Amino acid sequence: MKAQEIAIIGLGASGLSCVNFYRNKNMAVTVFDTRLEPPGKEKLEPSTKLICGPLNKEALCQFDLLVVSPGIAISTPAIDAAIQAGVEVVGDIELFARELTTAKYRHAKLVTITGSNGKSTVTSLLGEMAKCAAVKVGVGGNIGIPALDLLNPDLELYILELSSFQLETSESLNADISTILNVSEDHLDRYVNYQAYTEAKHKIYAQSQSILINRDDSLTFSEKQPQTSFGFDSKDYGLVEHLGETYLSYQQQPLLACSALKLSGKHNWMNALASIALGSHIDLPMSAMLETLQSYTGLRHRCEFVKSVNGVRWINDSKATNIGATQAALVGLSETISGNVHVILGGDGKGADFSELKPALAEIEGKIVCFGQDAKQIALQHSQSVLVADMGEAVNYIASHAKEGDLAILSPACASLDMYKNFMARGDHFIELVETLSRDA
Ligand code: UMA
Ligand code: ADP
Repeated sequence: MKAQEIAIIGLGASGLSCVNFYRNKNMAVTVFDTRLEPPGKEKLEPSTKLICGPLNKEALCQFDLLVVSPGIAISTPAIDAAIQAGVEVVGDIELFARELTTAKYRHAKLVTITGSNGKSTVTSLLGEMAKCAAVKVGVGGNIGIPALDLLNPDLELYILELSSFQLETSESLNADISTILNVSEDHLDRYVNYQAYTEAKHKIYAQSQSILINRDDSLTFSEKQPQTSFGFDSKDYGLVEHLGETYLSYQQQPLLACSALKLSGKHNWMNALASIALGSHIDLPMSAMLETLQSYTGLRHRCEFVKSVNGVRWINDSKATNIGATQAALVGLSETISGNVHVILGGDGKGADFSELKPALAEIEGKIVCFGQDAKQIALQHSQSVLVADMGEAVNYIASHAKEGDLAILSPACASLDMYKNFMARGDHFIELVETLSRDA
């Protein structure tokens, strides 16, 4: 029988994990990348064939299987032509899913997490809860470590953050439980419309035995059973008033005072509830989950406290790469301060309709400072917005206007790629500039 001809489309972190996956099985692959110097090239064995430059339809149609990176749309004409010609197209998550059904890995539990915002927080928080309960856990997917790199027969649990791009090319996951945390506009540069993006997210439920929905977001709803839910009211995983305080609760029984959480902002109460709901489903002890919630301070670049300078609290929320994230941060944090909120916005809006940001900006009494590719469009949403050239000007502008008791936040509602390598580089630059301010203070 002729060996299957396999092409990996897109190198990067996930492409490289696919190359290594097949190398461990002694199977040859050909790698394609549209970039002339793709990241990870130096890690390829010299014997691996790498073809750089525009994807060629005739070339791709020669293969039996294309493993496409999440960074490349399967609607790309050459890939679409291959699909029409009957070539099978999958992603790295599908390879992971199929591998998990083999005897070596079948014993492990799987939790899958998607949503427009909060994915990385819930994924890492649940991972910490599992570690606290001494469960051997692998945490990865869109959060950073490619899923295939996690595979290890010793692991008892996998927790995967999945993007809509990864869900598009996977069919065979069989998670114990999955969730869509919320849905708000994102990635409209990759989808024909919002509905197509939402549908991609919903593919997670079809590949799961049980599901967790968000009672406050109808776009996460599904007919699928069994299901449980989280939300701001007191049903299932929710909130109750107890001893004069708001508590996280399950079926109206108080579990933990929200004030005991190290994470700030009301959106993080929902992230905490979602994590408890997922963890309970896979039998993590409640004591370990509540202990973790009292020590977990969150991931970098997500509403991360940087420093107080002259009584102004500076917050780095560079990971707010869509409108929904920025809205949640502005609403969630403004209630925690006495003064005004000043915000830095802008970057690559990925095709978003920024008028959605209007109500949240209308609430702000501080400065709204915009820079980057889509700054002008964002500035149109508030009459008092200011346009600046770069992050340095933005930080200086706010520093010269903010007063004691105010909060200054970088929460851009945009991707960073127009001016930075990634959201981490953007957040680090912001922090660096804020640190300089404090030296002057
Ligand atoms: N690219 C090309 N040509 C190619 C291949 C990629 O130009 O031939 C570009 C794409 O436009 C893309 C960039 O390169 O913007 C990176 O794509 P990639 O496929 O090389 O990415 P990886 O390094 O494999 O990283 C991917 C995820 N990236 C994307 O989905 C864009 C990472 O999520 C993920 O952590 C990693 O796999 C491991 O699973 C990042 C991300 O930004 C953090 N995700 C998006 C998000 O969270 O909003 C979905
Ligand atoms: P994701 O992995 O989905 O991008 P993160 O956990 O990294 O999510 O958080 C990204 C940003 O989204 C945060 O900086 C915060 O502004 C916002 N955010 C976090 N959790 C939520 C939530 N549950 N609902 C709305 N926005 C959120």
